[in-house]
Formats: sequence, C-alpha cells, structure tokens
Amino acid sequence: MRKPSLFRLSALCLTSCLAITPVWAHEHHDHQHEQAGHQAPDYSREFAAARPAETTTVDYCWVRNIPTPAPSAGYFVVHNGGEKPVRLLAVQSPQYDDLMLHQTYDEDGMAKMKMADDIVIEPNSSLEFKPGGYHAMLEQPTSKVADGDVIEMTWLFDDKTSVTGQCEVRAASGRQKSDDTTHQH
Ligand SMILES: [Cu+2]
Repeated sequence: MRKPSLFRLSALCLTSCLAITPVWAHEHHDHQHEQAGHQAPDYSREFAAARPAETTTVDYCWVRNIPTPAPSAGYFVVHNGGEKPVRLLAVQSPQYDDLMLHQTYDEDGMAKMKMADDIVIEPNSSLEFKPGGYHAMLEQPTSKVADGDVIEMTWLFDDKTSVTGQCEVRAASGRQKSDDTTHQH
C-alpha cells in the first residue's frame, strides 16, 4: 500500500513541479530586474528643461557611503511649501551615473526594496527619506567618493521644477547621527 502511493506522489510532483518551475523562474527574474532598477524612466530632457523650484525645498541631504560595487544611499527631507501636491520624479548627480528612487519595505520580516514611482509630497508638509524607508540609490560613481566629500544633487518634480543642493558623504559604518542632521543649519 505504501509503495504505490509514494510513487504516485513523486510522479505527480514530476509533472506539476516541472510545470511550475518556469513560472517561478520568470517571477524571480522579474523581481531581480525590478530591484536592479533598469526600468527607471529617462528624465534627462525634463531635468534640462526644469526651472528652479520656488515653494519646494530639499534639506539635510547626506549620502551613506558604501564601497562599490554595492550601491550607496542618499537621504534628505523634501518640503512642499506650495498649495498643491508635488511628485518627486527623479534625482540626478554629477557624482553618480545611475540614480534611482527606492522604497524599503518589510515582507515577512525581511527588508526588501522596490522602485518608488509615485512619491507625493502634500501641500505644506515634508517627506523624509531615511534608512528603512524612501531613499535614493546611488550607483556607478563617476569618480571615487570619500567620506567627508560634499556632492551635488538635483531633484526633479512633476510641476516642471527642480532643486539643486549639496549632500554630505558619511562613512557607512558610522552612526547615522539622525539627530545631527536636523541641526545642520
Ligand atoms: Cu535601494
């Protein structure tokens, strides 16, 4: 009695597992693809055409410097002082060739990342990019980035404006000093 049922079970698995495998492989590939962020839209024309923002500001920017090939992360606070919601579309920096807007989220106790493609800052409010939440992913540095460096960054918004500011580069191993960032000015 035991043998035939075991055999049937493995035979069942042979057919169904084979059928499932390609689907799983495809999903897995898509997920990695999304994480790598190669689907980020190209906003270079919008960056070039944007005018300086008047009611949107970006402050307290810093970069968590992680040695390549691992990506570094950029954190900052976006403030919308206007009367309409604004969307952050993209970031750009002469220091990095590949910048993406990401969001860290929790799935079954594991920290994962995804592209953040609808980042809205409501009127008269701020949105903080911080470890464990929204962040800018910085890859392919154009030259070596050292702790203590100050790099330029530009933020593009959907009202055809942009903000250019400076970010302090900090060591990845150092404490995040989140309190300090609010007392920089
Ligand atoms: Cu990321």
